Amino acid sequence: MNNLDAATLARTVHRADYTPPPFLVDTVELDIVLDPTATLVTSRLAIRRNAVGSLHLDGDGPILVSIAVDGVAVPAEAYRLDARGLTLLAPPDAGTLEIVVRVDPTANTELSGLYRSGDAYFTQCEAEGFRRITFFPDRPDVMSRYSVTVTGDASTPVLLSNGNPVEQGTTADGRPFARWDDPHPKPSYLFALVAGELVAVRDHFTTRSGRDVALAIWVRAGDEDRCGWAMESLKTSMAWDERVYGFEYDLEVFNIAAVSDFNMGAMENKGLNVFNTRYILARPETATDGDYDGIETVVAHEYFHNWTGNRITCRDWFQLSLKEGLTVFRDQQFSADQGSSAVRRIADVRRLRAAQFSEDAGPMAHPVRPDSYAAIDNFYTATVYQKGAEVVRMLHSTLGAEGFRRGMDEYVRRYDNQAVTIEDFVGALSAGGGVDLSPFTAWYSQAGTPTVTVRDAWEPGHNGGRYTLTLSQSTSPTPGQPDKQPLPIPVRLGLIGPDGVELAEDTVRFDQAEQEFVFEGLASRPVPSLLRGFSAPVRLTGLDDASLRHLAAHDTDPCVRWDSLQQYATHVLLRAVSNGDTTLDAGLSEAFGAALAQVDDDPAFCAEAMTLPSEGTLADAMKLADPAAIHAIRTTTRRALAVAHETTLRDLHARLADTGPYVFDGPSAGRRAARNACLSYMTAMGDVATPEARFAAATNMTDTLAALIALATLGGEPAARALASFHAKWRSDPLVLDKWFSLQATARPDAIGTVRTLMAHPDFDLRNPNRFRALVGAFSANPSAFHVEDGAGYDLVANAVIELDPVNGQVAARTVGALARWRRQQPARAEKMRAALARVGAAPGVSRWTAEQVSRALA
Ligand code: B3K
Ligand code: ZN
Repeated sequence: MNNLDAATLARTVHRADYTPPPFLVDTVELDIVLDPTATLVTSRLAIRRNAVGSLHLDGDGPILVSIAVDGVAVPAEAYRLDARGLTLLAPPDAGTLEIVVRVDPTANTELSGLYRSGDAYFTQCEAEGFRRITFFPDRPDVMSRYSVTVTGDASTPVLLSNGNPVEQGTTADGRPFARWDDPHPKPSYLFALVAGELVAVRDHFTTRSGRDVALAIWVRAGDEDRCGWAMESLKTSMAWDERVYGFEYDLEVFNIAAVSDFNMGAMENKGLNVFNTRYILARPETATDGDYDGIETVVAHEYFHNWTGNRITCRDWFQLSLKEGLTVFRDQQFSADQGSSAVRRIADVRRLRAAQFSEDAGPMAHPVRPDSYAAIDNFYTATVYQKGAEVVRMLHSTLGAEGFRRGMDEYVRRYDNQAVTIEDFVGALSAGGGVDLSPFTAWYSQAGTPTVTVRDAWEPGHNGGRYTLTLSQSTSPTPGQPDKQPLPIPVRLGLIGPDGVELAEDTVRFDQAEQEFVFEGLASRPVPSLLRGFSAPVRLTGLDDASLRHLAAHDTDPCVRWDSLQQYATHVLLRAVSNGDTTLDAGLSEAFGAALAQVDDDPAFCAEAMTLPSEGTLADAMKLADPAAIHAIRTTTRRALAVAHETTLRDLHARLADTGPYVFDGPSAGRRAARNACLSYMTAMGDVATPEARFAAATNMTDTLAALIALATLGGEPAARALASFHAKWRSDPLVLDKWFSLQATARPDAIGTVRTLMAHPDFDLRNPNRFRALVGAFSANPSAFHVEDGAGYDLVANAVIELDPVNGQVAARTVGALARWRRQQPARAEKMRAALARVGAAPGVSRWTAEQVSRALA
């Protein structure tokens, strides 16, 4: 075993080893005196024995100043202090623990625990950040009532924490202070503190029982005019959760603070959500439709955690999907209710396939509920979130909307204010919904994406006509799980006649390795429309091209219509990769034309249907990926489609032009998406004039960016001019500048030179996670550039990870995933990828986050 594996294994935590907390903490009083390099944290913990075991307080970095039990100092020989924290050797069964520590927020570049962004202070405690603030049993099944006093200085007039504000004023020595009380018991990972010179955009919400909640979004001065959409989204979410789930907000205030240095999207701290600025700030000139959409979703997601996550939390981190899968499902439901639900679902499915199916097919595959981890932060994955949401969706479809609601009511009735498991959740849903859902728990424990293969047979003249559909399922082995069981798969299906008319509709439960479904009395042989609404997270195969085209043209289910066209296009493109014949496929051209013809019915759907499968999707469908060939054939096909449909594309492009000021709603965003898809096809034909004119005339960021991407794809002088003017205009706007970095990293297969130059650009800052992801993350998601033959793309990413790792191990480790699927590349490239990974793993002092990811990727 190498050092990497040994170090990772030494820290590995196993789900089977769970034991209840030896001590509970009923109340926590925190007194925090802020200082840039020496913040003093005093905690008073009311502890009480709960089970056998020692009193261990996790700690990761705080300097112990003093410790006392019931007012008496604890002598050094009565506790043990090591790299993992502090253990009291002879604790009382109940008492008050008073601990004073010092922490240095300025030195905290990991952005976990208490850190600084500019001159302000922020915290991030999920999953294990609270132990970087003070010694504490930092595990989600220890739930306490917190009261917090924060004392700042002239640079921190605003002092926020969880719960309700109790008092604020000035100390005897002239420092501002504030006291906060959170009446709801919560685990330490939901603690938050924000302090700085921030301004509030305020509103309020009246709950359905008539309580008034003061809402505030805290940002830097100058950003107040970019908070409107986030505030709208918050109020819509609050009303939606009351209407659909009966969940009412439970504090007097709801605060959101936005920060530009943040490891992920946002955090659901009780009463004080902390958000990455990118999921708050938006004005039409600075944010795209995609950004608006992201803001709505993430604001809703974090708000929904108030019940699914905060009121009822996870017993241990293996249960993470208990809150994340459920809350993603809820935010998807919410988003679907805000606009065209079909297009939302298509976008969800596209994301699931791109991120989760590929994770499930590689060395990082793990169950929705993992069995072990070395660093839990590495398990905030597409599998836990997106696949977890798909599992909840199957539970929902099995119970029906009303049954699911009864199940959720039962879940709250049983477990409010508790830390529970996935079995508890499924048990409550079963009881409340009146259906035994226990077979579905296999979806939580078995990794890998099942492949469902379809065969069918037709016997005319037998009782009318008899149609037999045979479905079989199998799942490939994943790390640690060589043998797979059949899973319960709800299949929503329709049967489509030769004339395009639907002959039957049904939902069947498919839970054997192979199963037959018989339909009698049919007039003619149907084509099966399977997994309507994408009713289960599986891969479907076995339909021939003629059936796929038939479904793409006639199915009433938009998901199947879209997906059949995607699958058909995948077949066409992969055939072209293997036989080198680049003649435009007549069927594809016809389907493309049919999609264009439907633009007025649903422009957003049209934009989806116009988009060929991504390079990643195509690579995923090959035994061994060939990124350069995929890029070439996709580009050629796009050009050929553009040439074949030039007149229509140009007409639509003209006709879909915006008529009034920017509004963000489904129909308007759909029109912009369709129009910009037309623009991108026109550019594929080499048209420079149109994107140049659009770039010059655009009045919102959606259109500006679409034109700029079109130009950047073409390259040359026009691109250079546009990129320079964009930079000059937006250089002091970090979120917009992130777009400038990203698009250059993704526009072209020869991006590597540009990315190297950009890494030395004065505006590039490795320490800012948004900027790092905008450049390095984006580059690693540009397959033809990242997988360039000589391995230079791998080296670039490996070097960036090695440089970032000592600064911010969590973000560095996330980037390792890009190198993980080396076995899917042709041998020469695979070897270079593997070597790059090994080099990351061998870097001196590699962090535990990165070490775990590298050792999983190499296994
Ligand atoms: N719960 C947080 C994610 C925390 C990630 C910690 N490494 C955001 C969310 O899912 O809502
Ligand atoms: Zn979440």
